[in-house]
Amino acid sequence: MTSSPGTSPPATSKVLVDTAVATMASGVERYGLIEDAALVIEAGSISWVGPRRDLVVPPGAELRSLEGRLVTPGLIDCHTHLVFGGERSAEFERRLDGASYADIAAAGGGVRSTVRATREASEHELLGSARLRLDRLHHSGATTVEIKSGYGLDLATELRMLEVARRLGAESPVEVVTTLLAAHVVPDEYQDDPDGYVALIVDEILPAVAERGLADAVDAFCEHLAFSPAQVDTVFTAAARLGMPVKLHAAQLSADEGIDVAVAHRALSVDHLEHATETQLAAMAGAGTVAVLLPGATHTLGEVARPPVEAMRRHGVPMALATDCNPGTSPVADLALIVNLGALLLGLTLEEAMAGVTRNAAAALGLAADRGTLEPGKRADLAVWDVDRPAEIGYWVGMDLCSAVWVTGEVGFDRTGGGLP
Ligand code: DI6
Ligand code: FE
Repeated sequence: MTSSPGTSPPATSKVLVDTAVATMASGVERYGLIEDAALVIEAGSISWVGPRRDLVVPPGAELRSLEGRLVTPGLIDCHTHLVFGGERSAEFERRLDGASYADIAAAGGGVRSTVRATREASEHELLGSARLRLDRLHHSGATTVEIKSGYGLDLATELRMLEVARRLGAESPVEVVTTLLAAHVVPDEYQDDPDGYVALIVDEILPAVAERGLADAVDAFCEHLAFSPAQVDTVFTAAARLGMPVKLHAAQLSADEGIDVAVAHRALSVDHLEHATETQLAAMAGAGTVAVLLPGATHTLGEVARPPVEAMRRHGVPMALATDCNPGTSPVADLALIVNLGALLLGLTLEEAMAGVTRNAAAALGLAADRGTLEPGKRADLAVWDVDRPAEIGYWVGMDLCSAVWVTGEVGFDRTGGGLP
């Protein structure tokens, strides 16, 4: 575009037509579906979305036909551990032979074996392997991805993991949100002194991470094979002093008071929740804490316990879904597959599952104000699908039906063959 000297060119709007739009707006039925829709993007945000017949084309706008494809909000993966060294397929084989996840963890395997591999990996190696997984997620429709640390468990390696996550965010079209998970498990060198490790987190790791601005939130794993509710409370209290929001892995393998601690700290989310009680769910609803459900872990571990989805509905706890992408319990980097597993394994409706990877995932990251639905004022984070109906996203398996993605109005990738504006 040309402009006369001294004036800046008017920002060009992009108008998408010949499309169905699933806005996923709250309180709207059937995915907020608008069958013959138009969507206007200006300066990286959605300025208008509605039925095409009501569209007023802004002057100078660039019109683009989506040839009948469906547009949804860009998907949001609100819980991943996708930066790590090595892989654990040998452990997977042992579990297929009958060993349990807890047996393997007790024998020094599990998370601690990935910690050893991650400490040995260079920044370059960590970046290279994580890039493949982030790229895969992006091609399954993701525009925002949370990445946790937690395979370093010492100051240097926790910092390295978070630096790698920040670098991935800087180089990828995907927006990366980072979480410090130093309280993942007790590392080998502190096996006899778990409280000493909690002190290291509080006195050294957390302040160093906060000072460098490397984490957007703080997480912990509350479980008999990880940290107690009292230890989680200590970590969360330190996070609060630094002004950092918290979230928690809890009630995955057994019930305890972890959820109560999370609610007392007004956690953004509690994740897993297979063994959550009615009282705890009521408290989560009261605190506005999102339930993040991780069906990839249910699937990979062959767990029989299911999160109490019916009780969550009754109490009005918003449900998000995420990949939990990690080498031990969920080697998954595909959000469309998670929609499928959320429906088939956990009993969500496909509409709930889609809300789980859009609107409610945004809430789980504290980002609901600017993303997660397609509404005026929100970021133009969009996923374009080669389907006619939103239900197809969770229906087809492994079909790779996401054909384009925009992040803040810019093309992340485009394989529609049309050259998106
Ligand atoms: N919960 C999980 O699902 C992962 N970590 C956690 O706290 C599992 C991580 C692993 O096995 O490597
Ligand atoms: Fe996890």
